[in-house]
Amino acid sequence: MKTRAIDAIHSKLLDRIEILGAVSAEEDRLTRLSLSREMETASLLIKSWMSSAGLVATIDPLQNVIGSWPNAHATKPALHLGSHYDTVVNAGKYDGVLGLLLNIAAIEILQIEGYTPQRHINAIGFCDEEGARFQTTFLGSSHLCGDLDPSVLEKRDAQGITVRDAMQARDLDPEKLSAITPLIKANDLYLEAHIEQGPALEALDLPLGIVTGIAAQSRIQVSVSGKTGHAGTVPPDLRRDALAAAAEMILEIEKLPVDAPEARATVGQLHLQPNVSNAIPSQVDFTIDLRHPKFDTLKKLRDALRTQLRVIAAKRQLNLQIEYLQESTEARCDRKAKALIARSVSKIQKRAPELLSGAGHDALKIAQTCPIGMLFIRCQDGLSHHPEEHVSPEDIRDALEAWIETIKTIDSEW
Ligand code: HGY
Ligand code: MN
Ligand code: MN
Repeated sequence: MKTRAIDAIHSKLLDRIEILGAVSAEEDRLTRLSLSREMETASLLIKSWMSSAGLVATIDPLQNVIGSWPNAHATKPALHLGSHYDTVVNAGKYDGVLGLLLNIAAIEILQIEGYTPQRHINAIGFCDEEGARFQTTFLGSSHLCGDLDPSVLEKRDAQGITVRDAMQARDLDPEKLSAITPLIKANDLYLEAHIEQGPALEALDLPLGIVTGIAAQSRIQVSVSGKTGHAGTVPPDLRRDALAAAAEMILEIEKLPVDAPEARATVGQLHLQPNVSNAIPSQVDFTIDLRHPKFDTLKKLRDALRTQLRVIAAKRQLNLQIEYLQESTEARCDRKAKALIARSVSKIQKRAPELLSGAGHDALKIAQTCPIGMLFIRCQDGLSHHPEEHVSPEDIRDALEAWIETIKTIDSEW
């Protein structure tokens, strides 16, 4: 490929990362939650970039953006290239967005080259991978796999707004969801490029890695209820302090990887009532994010944890409620897809290391429908879900070249 065309599209990709990085609900940090006004703004930008890359672009009722490269003579199953464009609160600019823009850039270059695929190719921008607003995760990819549980429409955000209300507020019609034929089908292939979000590639001094699979994950909501009272008068033995109990529980949760080193356990969200300095806390609601490479082990860990939390609550005479918000089994990347991605990566760097993803991706959900493959791109200090998340332009350039090669190789050999 003429270097000048790649240079120009690489530079456009870098500009687009900055443009999307500024589409935020907050002035001084990046927060773009599902079904928000900012997602609408971002979706229109992505749609226009897909169109200028030569794709037929549409936005579905959940704000998934789909760029289609139709092929009336397709002889092979469709290839879907996706990533998400929703973010966590106070996010980095690259999580999700880099993969999505890489797909558009790679397709634009293939179109300029006059490449004719043997199959239908879709580039997809997913609307809800982080699940930061409704604690949902994978809304968009579930819908495109024909697997969206309609009860999800009644889930509420922190303001009490349901998914259904949020859709209607953006002029999106919830009734249209069930009428749509699933885009992603059993024999298709799904590929995703994503920043690594961990330190392994940096330690190896390599820009790119091949993902072997994605760890199982579970999101759990815990509610501890005690009794409020006067901070200056209630003696220790009469207190039923929900926060002190939650603190003890959180320290237990933190210890989980001591017995199961591959597990990751995080309490990332906590609400406290009445939340005043001179009253005993009566109620604490917090989340647990639990991960492990194997779902069977994860289930054992979460059951053991539930018992430990119950013991703490009982000892302190508190009520405890535990709700499983979301669970996903681990996913394995397709062996052939892995080998073909590795072949493309080996043309760019001396070797193609394999990595397991501790972070979740839409690929985790899509693996329940069709085979998946993933490419990881090194990020600085392994930092992600952080405003200083950074990927070097040189690594993005390497990823772009490897991704173009991957699409062509997979198109002809998978
Ligand atoms: O939470 C995750 O693993 C991902 O970044 N959505
Ligand atoms: Mn993320
Ligand atoms: Mn992501």
